[in-house]
Amino acid sequence: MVVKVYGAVKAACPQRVMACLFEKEVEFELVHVDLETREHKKPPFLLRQPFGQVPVIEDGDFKLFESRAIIRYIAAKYANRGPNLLGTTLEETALVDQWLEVEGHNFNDLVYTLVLQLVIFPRIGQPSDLALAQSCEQKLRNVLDVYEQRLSKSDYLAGNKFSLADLSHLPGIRYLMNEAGMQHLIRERKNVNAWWEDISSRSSWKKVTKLID
Ligand SMILES: N[C@@H](CCC(=O)N[C@@H](CS)C(=O)NCC(=O)O)C(=O)O
Repeated sequence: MVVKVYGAVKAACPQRVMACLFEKEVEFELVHVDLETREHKKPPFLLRQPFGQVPVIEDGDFKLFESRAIIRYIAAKYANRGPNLLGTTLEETALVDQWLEVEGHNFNDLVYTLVLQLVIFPRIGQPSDLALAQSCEQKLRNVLDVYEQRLSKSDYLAGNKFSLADLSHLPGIRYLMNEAGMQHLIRERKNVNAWWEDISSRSSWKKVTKLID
């Protein structure tokens, strides 16, 4: 039975899940949830995800929401298929977790606010808070400076192997580069730029971007 992914192809969090499924070559069906008509806030969808957000997966009878929990589940369930995305030793796994947490807590909120203020609000005719966007951009520079340092010591965030920690950044950086006009944040950092070129050229991510474009 194929895994069902409830979400929208243009939304970052379902993209994270699809990238992981493609990495592991797990067959899935994307069940479109119409964010524009606020289908995700209506009772049938709230039964699947009580906070009214995408994605949710159904793997047989098992249901799971929260994109980072989902990618951990997929990477663990299919540990013996495709690349190891979780690390093998206790220490490797802990480092993958550490950088996944950094993505979720230090990186993602800033990107989310920037995209909201610079892309989504103008698109729906709502005023943007440019001071807030500027402050987020500065904070994001500081975060990316930490990444630049880290990536001067290893090819990937958690070490010398691609992992969920890297994969989890793909949707947010795509938004920054392609939609929020913030390519400079990546391009002006040599190691971050090389890392982005590497991780975004993986065939799993190319398959996701093909669905988006
Ligand atoms: N922490 C959640 C966040 C989910 C989330 O923010 N999803 C967005 C799309 S990327 C969404 O559903 N936005 C619509 C809303 O919050 O109303 C996860 O990673 O799954």
